[in-house]
Amino acid sequence: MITMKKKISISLMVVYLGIVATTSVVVASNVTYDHRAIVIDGKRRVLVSGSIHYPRSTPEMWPDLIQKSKDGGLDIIETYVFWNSHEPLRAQYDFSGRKDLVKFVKLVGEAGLYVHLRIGPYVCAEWNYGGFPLWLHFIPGIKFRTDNEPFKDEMQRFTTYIVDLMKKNDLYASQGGPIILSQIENEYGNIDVAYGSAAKSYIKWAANMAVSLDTGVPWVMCQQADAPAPIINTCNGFYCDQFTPTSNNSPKLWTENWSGWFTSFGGNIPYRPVEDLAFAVARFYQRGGTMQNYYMYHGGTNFDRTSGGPFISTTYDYDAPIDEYGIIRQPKWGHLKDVHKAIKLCEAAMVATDPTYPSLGPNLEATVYKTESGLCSAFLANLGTNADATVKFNGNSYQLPAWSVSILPDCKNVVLNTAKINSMAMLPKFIPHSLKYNLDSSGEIQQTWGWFREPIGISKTQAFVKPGLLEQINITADKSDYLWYSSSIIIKGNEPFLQNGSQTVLHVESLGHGLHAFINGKLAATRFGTAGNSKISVDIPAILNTGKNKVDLLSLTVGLANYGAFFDLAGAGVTGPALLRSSNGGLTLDLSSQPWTYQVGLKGEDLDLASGSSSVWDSSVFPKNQPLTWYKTSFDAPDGNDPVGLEFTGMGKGEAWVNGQSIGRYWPAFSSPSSGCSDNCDYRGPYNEKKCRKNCGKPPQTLYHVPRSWVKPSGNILVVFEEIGGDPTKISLATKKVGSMCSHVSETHPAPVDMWNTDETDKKLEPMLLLECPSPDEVISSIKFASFGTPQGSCGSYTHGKCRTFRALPLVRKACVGARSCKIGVSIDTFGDPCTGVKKSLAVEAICG
Ligand SMILES: *[C@@H]1O[C@H](CO)[C@@H](O)[C@H](O)[C@H]1NC(C)=O
Ligand SMILES: *[C@@H]1O[C@H](CO)[C@@H](O)[C@H](O)[C@H]1NC(C)=O
Ligand SMILES: CC(=O)N[C@H]1CO[C@H](CO)[C@@H](O)[C@@H]1O
Repeated sequence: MITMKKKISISLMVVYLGIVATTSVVVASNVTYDHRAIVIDGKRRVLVSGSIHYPRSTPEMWPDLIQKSKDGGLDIIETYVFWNSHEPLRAQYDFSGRKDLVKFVKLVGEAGLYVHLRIGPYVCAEWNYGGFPLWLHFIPGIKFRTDNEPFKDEMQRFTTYIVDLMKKNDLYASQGGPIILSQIENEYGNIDVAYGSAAKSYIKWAANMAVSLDTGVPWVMCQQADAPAPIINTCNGFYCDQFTPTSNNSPKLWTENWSGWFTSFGGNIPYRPVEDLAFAVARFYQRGGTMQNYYMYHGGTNFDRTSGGPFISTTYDYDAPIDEYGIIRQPKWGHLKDVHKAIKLCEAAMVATDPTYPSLGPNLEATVYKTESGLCSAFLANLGTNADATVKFNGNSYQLPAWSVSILPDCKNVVLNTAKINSMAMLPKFIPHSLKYNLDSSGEIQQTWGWFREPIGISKTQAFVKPGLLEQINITADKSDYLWYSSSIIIKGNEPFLQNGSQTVLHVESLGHGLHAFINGKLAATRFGTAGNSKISVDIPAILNTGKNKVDLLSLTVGLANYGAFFDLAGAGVTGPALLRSSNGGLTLDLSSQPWTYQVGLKGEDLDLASGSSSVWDSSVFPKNQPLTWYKTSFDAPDGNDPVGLEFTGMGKGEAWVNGQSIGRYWPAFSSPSSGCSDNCDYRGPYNEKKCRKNCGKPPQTLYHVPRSWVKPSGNILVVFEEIGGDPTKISLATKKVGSMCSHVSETHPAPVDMWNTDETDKKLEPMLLLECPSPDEVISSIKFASFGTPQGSCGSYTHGKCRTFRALPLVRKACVGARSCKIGVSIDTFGDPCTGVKKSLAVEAICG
């Protein structure tokens, strides 16, 4: 790296400022593409996009999420369209509340950002049934996602409906609106071989159908090598630098860059180090890419029963740059923002020409965008996973840490290296609040609970009898997670499997996802599949009486499959066999084909207990740790505006509602495996979703998001349906806010990229440590730690190194305390030199208040 004190040349600066200014122009009219880029109103563009799925947050949260995306340097918000949310019954549409797609698109446009609308209508997305409405399954002769007339008719009808809705509201760029791109189908190329030759004709049909809708903006298909022109095929993955579009006339676009990974119930929590994500992003633009999308930029929450899987958790946080609760995740958000700024400084050169790759050495790669008119931008990459390198480029020498990219907008000065983080880190903090309700104005606190025991076995008149064991989804149509299978066994007392003092067992096999087995009204077994294998096979010890014995099997789903060839036919429930046998083998009674009585859903669902208003609630001393129990209480919301969650430690599994709105399935009783985690995962080397995991041996989710707009100050109703048994008095509230902010910057970091972006004369381009309180109402109230020298550790646990100067703390206090933000030069000019010849850094932890 060359000296940081050199100023970037003024002429170059003017060009860059021109480009930066155009990014805030919203209204596009003419969107096309060529082999380099998406072309908006005649100009090739380098664009950064991020996914926010509108139903995974609330309309009240959208403006803030969109603003934080814009502040993070995004140009485009990308979302899927969720067919099963919008058309729960055929031809009955719903665009209310969280489903208000038009409002979401308009808000993005009003914020000055573009929209990429991925209609699908198959979306995967860890969303129930991949986004397909369940009623599709019952259309005679239908086969999903292949050259099948009934399916194509429905797909075309819904796609047309959405396109017309957008057109009616003037939302396409061709109409002056924000939508510049649309997607048809989704990752079909990953699984199309399973559909044989019909896959080819289906994709041709889908392409023609989409193009015929005449949106005036380009269409893409992701992971679809045979996407027919003019559809652009795009890449999804953890890295897309090696991707080449099928057509020489298409630009290189990345539609899903997985910013992290989703969590499953019973799984540990994946995270993706920002140094690696920044590396992947920089590599993509280095190698000719001109638009990439973070999947997800804000993941959000799977409210209600919208999560797919099976076993996808209710949180869809995704380790994204904006967390589930809408708080920016630092340093991820900030470092990527710096990467975006650095890349935008290269936009003029990048769109003007194709890249060239002068040789740099093994495992090293230089890319230069150089024009005859004198523009020059370069990227220098070290692809090695261990060794840092010093490289010579254009006569200068540069340090390249392993697995990093340096960005040189003028082919000379490094404004950013992906492994060197200037952005501050923030430690989130949960503040516990007890669940309490002020019943009277005297301030006396009363917590009362109502409860209702769900009947075991058949309790509804709509139950019906069929011979044999039937597949569950075909019966419930997913109207409920639950299906009762009830039957009885008459025991004479002389049956062979009762002899010889051996134990009788009831053997049951199920496609999943969970099973509670009751024998003579008593819970005899509870079993669940896992995210990898939802099937259940269980031997349940059975004590049978002479005469009639009741067998009640409550089978349940935990989100329907959303991925893979023919995922719609995966099925669930007790499909058998169900056998009685003696534990010493041999003699068996097969119950599989005898008559079974079926009941879809629970009595409590029929009574609409979720709303809290029914009159069946019992208020006598309530049962704890009992299966199949409904509970109800009232609570006051914590003061302030910080995001709220409900803490479910102490509960088992079930679903919860606040003021009648489902906050999703909860399942703190399902802990993750105890191995496979690495809290300090090395970011160097290729990432995959198994590489960096945390939270081993603990439940992946105990806290469940309750959007602020769903609660009022007092008198909120909480209803919980507990399946396996728990203690609702342990439920509590928490608010989430930023605790400490930290930053650790070394003498060898480039100056903050912001400083390269201004024409301030005589500024010193030296490394700087920047701190800023997230809220404009707060100032830095104290400095918990400050050390210049060789400090170690991470935010919240910094320690001094051997080398330190005692001037650090007073200097940092003086510069920061009382201000919302502060910046401090990280050099011996500021602090003096406590150890000559040693590479020094400054680490600070500060508190806002
Ligand atoms: C749209 O832009 C393309 C490429 O820049 C150009 O060829 C075309 O004439 C433009 N169309 C309109 C209607 O302006
Ligand atoms: C689904 O149920 C219907 C009757 O409602 C039956 O005709 C059909 O065979 C079932 N399909 C499957 C796959 O079980
Ligand atoms: C092929 C593959 O695994 N695709 C997944 C990519 O990640 C998104 C988001 O998690 C999923 O929706 C896709 O199924």
